[in-house]
Amino acid sequence: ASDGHVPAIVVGSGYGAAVSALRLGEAGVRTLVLEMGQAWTTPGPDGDVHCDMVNPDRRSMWFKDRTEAPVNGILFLDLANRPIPRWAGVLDRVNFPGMGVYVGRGVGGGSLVNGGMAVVPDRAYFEQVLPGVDAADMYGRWFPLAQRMLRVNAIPGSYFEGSEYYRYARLSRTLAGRAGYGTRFLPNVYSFDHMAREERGEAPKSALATEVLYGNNHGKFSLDKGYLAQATATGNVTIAPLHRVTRIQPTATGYALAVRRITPDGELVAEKHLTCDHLFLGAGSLGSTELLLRARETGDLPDLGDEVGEGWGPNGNVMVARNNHLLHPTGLKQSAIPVLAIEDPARDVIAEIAPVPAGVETYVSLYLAITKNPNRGRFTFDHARDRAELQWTAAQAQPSVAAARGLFDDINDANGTTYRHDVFANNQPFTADFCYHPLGGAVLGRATDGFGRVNGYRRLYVTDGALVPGSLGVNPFVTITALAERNIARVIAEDLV
Ligand code: FAE
Repeated sequence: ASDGHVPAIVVGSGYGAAVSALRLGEAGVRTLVLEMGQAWTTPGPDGDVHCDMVNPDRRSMWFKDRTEAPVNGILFLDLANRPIPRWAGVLDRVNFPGMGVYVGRGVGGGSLVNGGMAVVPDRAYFEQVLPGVDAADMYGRWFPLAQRMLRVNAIPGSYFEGSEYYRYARLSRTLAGRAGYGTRFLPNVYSFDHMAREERGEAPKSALATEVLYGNNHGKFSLDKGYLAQATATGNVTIAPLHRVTRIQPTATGYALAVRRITPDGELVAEKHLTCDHLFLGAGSLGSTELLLRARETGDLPDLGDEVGEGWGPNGNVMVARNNHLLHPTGLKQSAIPVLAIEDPARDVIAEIAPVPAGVETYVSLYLAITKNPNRGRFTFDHARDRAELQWTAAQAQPSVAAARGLFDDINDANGTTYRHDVFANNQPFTADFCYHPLGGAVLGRATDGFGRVNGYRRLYVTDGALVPGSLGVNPFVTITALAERNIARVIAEDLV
């Protein structure tokens, strides 16, 4: 028996899901969005919806006993992490044997927790990564649309050069320059006008008050404020938070979903069975791949092909920590929103200059390097644990670490500086055992057709980062958004008439 039927269901509410929901709603299709995380709209006792990075509380992480921030500590003191009550917090770290994957949980998905860097990939590399996609169409139409919809803006040069809060980035630029490396500015969906007003004391502080990672209370144009707000405004889209899809089965005309509804404390309040005609998976690289893999491996959707679960990568993510001379403090005040990256075209590395907003002088420079590593992981299904297992090993990350090391050895040599061994777990100055950019698992043109229609089934679509085969060379969400716009336009025109 079904608890309800809707023409379209969208699973998840990140970039691919939000785009799909808006365009379906605009096309007059009644659509239900099922999101396992919370709707982040209600302030806590301190008046804020989200907590900051320095004082994390139960709002920070998804059902953990202790926070799992990427930076472990400074001087081996565990400054960053602390015990927290288990709750439906906004950031999850899904731990596999060889890789911890950070993902956002809530209405808005990764847009709630991410750094907002909104970067269009290098066209030649995009053509290599997704050769089946018409690049002229993407760069002429869909990327510009995504940038407009996401309200991408650039930091004014005068603000960057003058703000105390970007001293840490200017220092890294100077040191990179001495080694012969240039930098580029990265656009963002955080409003730099808001940030400048924060600094002048005219707006409440968010980026300038160590907010990112566990959410921003102000300034960031996340999906809940953009695509998803517009989607519900069509009158055709409903968003159901704290609803997790666990199973997909075919029906005569579409799909039946098993859904578990929980409270923020994790108590199960309802198990629902919903049906739809068209099913759009936007649960992210991990989430969408897991739903498909479970359906194939349990026999619910036996005609799913071998490509489901393949083509996964962490976008070559490596985090690096360097130490600076005592003459070169990075500053007590650090904007949580990164805006500058060091470029190493010879090694195919861009290294984003990341803040360490610890509230104390650390002399640490932190970087998130994005490298082009050809190695790919894959997901298998663990029946006993009823979950997808990521097969990825430290050895597969070695090309990424080697490329990042080459760049930062040069920077250290040119400046007489060293690495920091006290920042990440295991005393390593480089860490490639976690990522922010999980990509792949249901790759476009392999597990799906050229527009995200899943091979072997009708009216079943993948809309999100699972479509991108493991590597993009830059931060992924603008690409995920643009691809979703391209795909849903085709699907609405051809499949929903
Ligand atoms: P995603 O945004 O992950 O959304 C998936 C949603 O589905 C989530 O809300 C899940 O809770 C939900 N979900 C999963 N499983 C289920 C289920 N079974 N039932 C119901 N709901 C489910 O997917 N990218 C950039 O481009 N620039 C950045 O500056 C940047 N910084 C980042 C910083 C951090 C800390 C993190 C974690 C990521 C960052 N990223 C950044 C990556 C970016 O946020 C990510 O690529 C996108 O969010 C992926 O979008 P998807 O639509 O694939």
